[in-house]
Amino acid sequence: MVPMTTRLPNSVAALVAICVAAITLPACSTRTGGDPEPAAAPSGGVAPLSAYLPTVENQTGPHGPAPDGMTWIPGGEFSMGSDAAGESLCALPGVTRDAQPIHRVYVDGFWMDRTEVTNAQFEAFVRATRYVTVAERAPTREEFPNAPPGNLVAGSTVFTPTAGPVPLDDYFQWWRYQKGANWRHPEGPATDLKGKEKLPVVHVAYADAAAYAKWAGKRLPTEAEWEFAARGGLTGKVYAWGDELKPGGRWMANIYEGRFPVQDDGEDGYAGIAPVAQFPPNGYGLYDVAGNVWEWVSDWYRPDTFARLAAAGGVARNPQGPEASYDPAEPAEKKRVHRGGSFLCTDQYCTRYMVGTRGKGEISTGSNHLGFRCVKPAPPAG
Ligand SMILES: [Ca+2]
Ligand SMILES: [Ca+2]
Repeated sequence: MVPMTTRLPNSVAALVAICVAAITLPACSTRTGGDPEPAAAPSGGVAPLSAYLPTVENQTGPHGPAPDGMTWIPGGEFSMGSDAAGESLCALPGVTRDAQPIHRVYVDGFWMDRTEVTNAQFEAFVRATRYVTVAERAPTREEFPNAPPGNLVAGSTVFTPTAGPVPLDDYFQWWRYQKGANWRHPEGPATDLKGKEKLPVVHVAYADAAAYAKWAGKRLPTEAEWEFAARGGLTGKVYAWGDELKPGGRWMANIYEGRFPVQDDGEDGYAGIAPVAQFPPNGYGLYDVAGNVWEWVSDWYRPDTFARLAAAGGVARNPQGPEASYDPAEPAEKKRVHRGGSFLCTDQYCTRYMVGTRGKGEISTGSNHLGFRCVKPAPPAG
């Protein structure tokens, strides 16, 4: 297989760097070589949260009214990352190692979209600009000189349940490259957006998300902004709402119940993607920061980003991420960070709906469980 930076099926590389720690990890019972072992978790599966110091919010409020659909995130100082590194977390050892160590970060205040960007919002952008997304363009021979001709077709990556149980270290079992899949046709050419106006837009590459944000007078959040916001003012919680997955028996996010990837039981009310804002918001009024669709953030991905910041000491102020992407598992791929997990995340396979954990994805690769939301800097005081 020729290594290529691509959304094509023969190099699915990052197709699915998505709830899929599996692509950077060997079989569940083994470890990646050379790395220190994560601390053993107590029986509850989650390590003690002792590394977290209190979140200290800025006291200065916003200047001017909230932009439509946005909420004020005060910014301030917080402890970033996840130490939920238990073996029992998702049957994958060390799954949160790239979200360690916990380190201190400061971000300025900003406005943030309350919800993931919806199909209706993205349609308004496309109508105004005639923008064509990456998944709607056929890959060219120049871009992929070694690809078989049959693969040079426009499309995107779609999740397909399997007929029966499969090994969870082979994501080709449940992801397929679907010709004609794009934001207008989420499951392929036979599907459309009718009745899906309030669903988050999907099949957006990084450039598509950035183009929308620019048109809207916004930008994509940094990873630090995203996590500060998702934590909702709380300190060191496992989830955006606290330490229990289902407080009082109530589902708080659209994730995956049942037997992955065979059967999504939809116990949380939704088998598959859900309209935005169907679950309680977090402390800042943000919906679906856990689950539903993954969200692009602007930082390049490196597994050692947090380790580098921690080694630098002090408080990282408005960190923008590393200068370039590097994923040792797929060094040729240019990846940016994804956050929040999706409707495909399950405790059997991936628990990236935990608020401090990270995902990653090749920048030209969208899928039917990856979207985004935007932020807007606060206007100057006065
Ligand atoms: Ca669900
Ligand atoms: Ca989300």
